[in-house]
Amino acid sequence: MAREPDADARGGSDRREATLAPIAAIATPPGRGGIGIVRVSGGDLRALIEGIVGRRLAPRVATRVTFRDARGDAIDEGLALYFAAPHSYTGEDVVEWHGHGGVAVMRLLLERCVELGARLAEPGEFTKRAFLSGKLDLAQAESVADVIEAATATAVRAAARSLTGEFSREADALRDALVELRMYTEATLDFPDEDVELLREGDVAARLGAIRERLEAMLARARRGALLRAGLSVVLVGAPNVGKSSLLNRLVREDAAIVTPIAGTTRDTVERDIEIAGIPLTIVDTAGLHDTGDEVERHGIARTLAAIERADLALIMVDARDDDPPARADCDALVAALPPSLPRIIVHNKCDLAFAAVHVARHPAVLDAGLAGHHAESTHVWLCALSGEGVDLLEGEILRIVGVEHAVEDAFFARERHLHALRTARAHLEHAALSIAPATLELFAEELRLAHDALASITGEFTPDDLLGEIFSRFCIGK
Ligand SMILES: Nc1nc2c(ncn2[C@@H]2O[C@H](COP(=O)(O)OP(=O)(O)OP(=O)(O)O)[C@@H](O)[C@H]2O)c(=O)[nH]1
Ligand SMILES: [Mg+2]
Repeated sequence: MAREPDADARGGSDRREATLAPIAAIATPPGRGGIGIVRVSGGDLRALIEGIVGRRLAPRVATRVTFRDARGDAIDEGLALYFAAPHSYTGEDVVEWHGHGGVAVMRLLLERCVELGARLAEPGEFTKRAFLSGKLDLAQAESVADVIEAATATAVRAAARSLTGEFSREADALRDALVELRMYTEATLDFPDEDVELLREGDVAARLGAIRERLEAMLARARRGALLRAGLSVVLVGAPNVGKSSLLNRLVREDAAIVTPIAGTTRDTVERDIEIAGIPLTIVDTAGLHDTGDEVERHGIARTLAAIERADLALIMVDARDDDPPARADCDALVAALPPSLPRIIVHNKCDLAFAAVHVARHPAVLDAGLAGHHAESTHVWLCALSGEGVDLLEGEILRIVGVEHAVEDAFFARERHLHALRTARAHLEHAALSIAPATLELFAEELRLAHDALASITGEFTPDDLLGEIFSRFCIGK
């Protein structure tokens, strides 16, 4: 029985066949600047160009022109850049009018384009057209918005890696390996007598294993990228007076929270955003947890619990002088109340008073019995929030725990959509691995097909129209 080749599902209704009406937008940010750009894209812009500058333009040559309104009066002087289809960003005719960057002059120029048949572009519409004409795949198109919105230098580099297609190439390579494996399998299904032989020859299990490993590595890079995008919430918890606010101030390098020798100083949560090695972190200082009759403090503690719910990582602070287990009853109760899956670091503060050296201990020590509870591996850091000594060790441990010790550099700036696709593919490959046997070959083939579909959705081969609308509507106008 002949099976549908994979290519059949490609290039479906998503891809554009007919020419679309010209669109126009101011591409530079609103406000005043030396230069402002109006960009127009459409099937054939020759009439529009002649209407504005009264002449034809050679492609890819910056030409000095006067922009004119319907009566022939000058609107502005500037440069025109014309890109003839298909050699342009969108794959259509594109013209850029580089005028002076004033709000009114830009608006006049835009209105003139509309008079000549263009309509105002929707958010992301230029990039959407670039995708529809095959100039960019979906992951690349998404990264256009990511480069623009990236908040840190590391994030820009990660987004640029997707823009240049590194992420898509990796997804494609994985997909190709899957296609090859599917071909083997489908052939086996077509010639059932040779089942066992082919399975052995094709070394199906080994191939599948290699694909799964590669997918795992890609997922790890994408997860690191997702961290760059979304950041992490780190909550500081502990008994009153152990030095939580002092540590917050050290980490954010300013006096964000009030520090006093009085227990119960912090009554509300205090949040600050910082960046460690390019990862955006929100540090949340909280009211010390203990039994209290004070109403204000009770409210504060309720907020502490809410902050714990939202956190990706907890820093549990104890006084290093209390390293003796019996003194930590308060803290043990706190640790027991944390969600078991919440990663944590136990910070032993006030090393100076405990005559302890700042250091890190990663493996469960005697201390862990109560503190770490049922959590598999716990990390302890000894430091001095007052002097700042050892805070760098803590920063290193935070990065290690979130999985970005040294490797943010290779991250892909992934979106939830990409992570979801990779995880879906992983689940199907896991099922496939469980069904490598002649009797379950049909099932095996089906799981491979589903994994293949999931991977293909990353670059947009099978992406439905409503999802496209959703993705591009988040762009700003003019992109
Ligand atoms: N010697 C020493 N004192 C410290 C250290 N860290 C904090 N302190 C002092 O401990 C006291 C309490 O510090 P805070 O940072 O306010 O403690 P907290 O945990 O925020 O306290 P609450 O807000 O009341 O829960 C202050 O007097 C700090 O100066 C340290 O490493 N060494
Ligand atoms: Mg405090």
